Amino acid sequence: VTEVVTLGECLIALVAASSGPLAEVGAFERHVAGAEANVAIGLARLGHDVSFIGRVGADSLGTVVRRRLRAEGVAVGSLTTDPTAPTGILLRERRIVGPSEVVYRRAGSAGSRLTPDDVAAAAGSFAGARWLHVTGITPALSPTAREAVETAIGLARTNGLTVSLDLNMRRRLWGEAEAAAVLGAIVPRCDVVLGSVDEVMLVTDVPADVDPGLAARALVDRGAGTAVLKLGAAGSLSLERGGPLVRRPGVPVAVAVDPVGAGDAFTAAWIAARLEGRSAEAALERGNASGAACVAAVGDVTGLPTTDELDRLVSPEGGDTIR
Ligand code: KDG
Repeated sequence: VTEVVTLGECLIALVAASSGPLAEVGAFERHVAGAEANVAIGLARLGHDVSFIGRVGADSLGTVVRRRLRAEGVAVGSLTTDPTAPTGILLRERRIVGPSEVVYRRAGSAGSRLTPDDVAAAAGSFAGARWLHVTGITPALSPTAREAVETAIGLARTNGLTVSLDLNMRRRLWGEAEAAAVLGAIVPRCDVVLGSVDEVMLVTDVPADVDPGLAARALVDRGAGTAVLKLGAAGSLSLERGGPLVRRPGVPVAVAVDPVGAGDAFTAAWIAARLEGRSAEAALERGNASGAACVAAVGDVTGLPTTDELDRLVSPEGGDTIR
């Protein structure tokens, strides 16, 4: 049975084989990516049953996506093949300093053609499930993908699932005004909203230099049941409506080889911890450790930890260190 349902576009990421500006990179490694798929794989590695709703093209890249999700143990019964459009691609650089440039080749892709009917056809996965995870990327893909997210939230509400939204603003996909309007309307329908301070600014009126605790409060005032702020290397904090603010420092990473996907790695471990009945503090600690593990490996999903790995990262004493 499905415990967690998610939907979105899983695409092929061609990740620079070396660090530096994209225009200088000649060799790329093939990975799978897509925020919701990253979270799905992260949850599956942590022992949770996840179902992914989406579309891939009838091409080799779609085969790669399907095989990878399946190999990770993500249920792909609701991942359909759309013969009329290609699997989406992104190319990205690897930078240790500053944000990584991304080039998308996904306009009109199979993944962007997701519809409310795709979600309705997966209604069986919602019955008996516990959690729905969506992100701000899917509503940016197309009007039908946006409706698909709405339909999923409706089904989750009817079936009593917890709904989480990672704001995940992607400025290459849509403008701030549109994102603010669409995501702002989704926030009050969610039990959990996750994001960076930057992203919270979009859907609330907090200023750029706001204290992250106040940003979390603004998100709860905007209607989120629980606000989770991802602060990168500084860790994370959460605020549940009517509860105390909880904050945990980041797990230091000696060499951050590829920061992309760290937010999804955090989210996967945070959701897993909540499903496992762990405390707000433990969820942040496990999320932070998972994010750190992701940053230490190339590709969005490569470093996603298993439960054993995460346990060791969270309480490192006791392991043998071989130098
Ligand atoms: O969170 C990581 C994602 O941004 C990456 O996997 C690609 O989904 C993606 C996107 O749209 O940027």
